[in-house]
Amino acid sequence: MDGKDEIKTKLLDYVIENLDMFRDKESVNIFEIGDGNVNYVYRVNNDKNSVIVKFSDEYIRGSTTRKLSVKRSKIEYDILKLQHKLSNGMTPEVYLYSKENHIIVMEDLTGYKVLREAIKNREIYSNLSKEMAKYLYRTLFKTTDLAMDIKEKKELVASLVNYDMCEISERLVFTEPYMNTQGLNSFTKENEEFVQNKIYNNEGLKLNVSKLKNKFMTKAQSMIHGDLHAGSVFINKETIKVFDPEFAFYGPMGYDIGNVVASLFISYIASLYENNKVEKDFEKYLRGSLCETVRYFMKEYNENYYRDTKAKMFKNEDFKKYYLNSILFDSAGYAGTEIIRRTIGVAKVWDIDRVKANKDYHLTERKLLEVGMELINHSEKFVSEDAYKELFNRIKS
Ligand code: SR1
Ligand code: MG
Repeated sequence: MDGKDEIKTKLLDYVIENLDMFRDKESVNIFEIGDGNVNYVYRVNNDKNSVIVKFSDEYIRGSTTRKLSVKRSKIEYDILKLQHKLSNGMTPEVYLYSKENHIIVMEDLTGYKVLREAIKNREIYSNLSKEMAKYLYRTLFKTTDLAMDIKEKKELVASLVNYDMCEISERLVFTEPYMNTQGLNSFTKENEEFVQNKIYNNEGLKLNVSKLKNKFMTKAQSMIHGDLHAGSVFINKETIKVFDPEFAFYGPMGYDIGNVVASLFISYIASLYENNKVEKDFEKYLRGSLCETVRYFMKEYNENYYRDTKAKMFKNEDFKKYYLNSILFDSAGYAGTEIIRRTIGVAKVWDIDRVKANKDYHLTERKLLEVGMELINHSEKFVSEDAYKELFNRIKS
């Protein structure tokens, strides 16, 4: 679709026609709230009601040539509904979906804040790790072969093939940061030699990333969100709501956990280096939230494994340990690939954009890359929160 005005008119007409709460056209407002790279997100409201409307165009946002399958909209709708049920309301409630127009209308989360905004404002939410761990366990473990009927699981895997969006992640997360075939990577002059030697020409690192990429492409373990950074989470003092699952598909659950870990590591390192490596309350909170997310996820897993595992063959203590360790290895590896791609790849994040004009930014950039590499190359160490604590101690020293 060409212009934003055209999109707005179409969305407004759709909402007014289909939702009783907006019958009186004159009093309805629409304004854009999304800043994502792919779709268009608006808030539609009147003096009594408010909803969020998401539109997925046939073209990637801002482009008139780069096509993107609109199947992503159907997948997003299906996943939001399923996750809402599985997580007991930790995603927005969906009110309407138009298959013809690729529009999803959902609950407006008044009173919630996007986690990225909360981090920007240095606001502390002590419930973050516990709620995040619940969301991760409920949506990820409960969609595995261990917890689902095998026929239903395989049908779900098939229905969630999200080719176009997976292609973006496979390229931007696992290939471009290491090969730079599109020439879109960017980093400071001070780190040019480092990136050349330690990333582009580091065959050991690239082998480990190839293994992670292959696993991302083939391990249909759980229904994953696929882009779980701080911009995909709403939070208030009680709970979180996770949204924007347009990159979702059946993949390794460590990818989602690793994205949460990476998002917190990036915010922590950016903030710590801005304070000349002096850890204040806010950095302590970020560090604590990361370690506790791992701890609480393990707790959820250990407490609920036998209740949620259906197949007798898997109701076995040694298998339970093996399966958890493999989730934790994957999580560390994917945290590493996410940190590296957000640092030097084409799709950076706000925390990095915010500090990259600082005089000593190259030190932050270097630390992010080192931490990313450590997580990838030594992922087998990260089987408890203690390994993360030890890494934090090294970052601070
Ligand atoms: C073209 S999309 C670039 C990135 O933005 C999204 O949030 C995903 O992380 C994707 O990799
Ligand atoms: Mg998004």
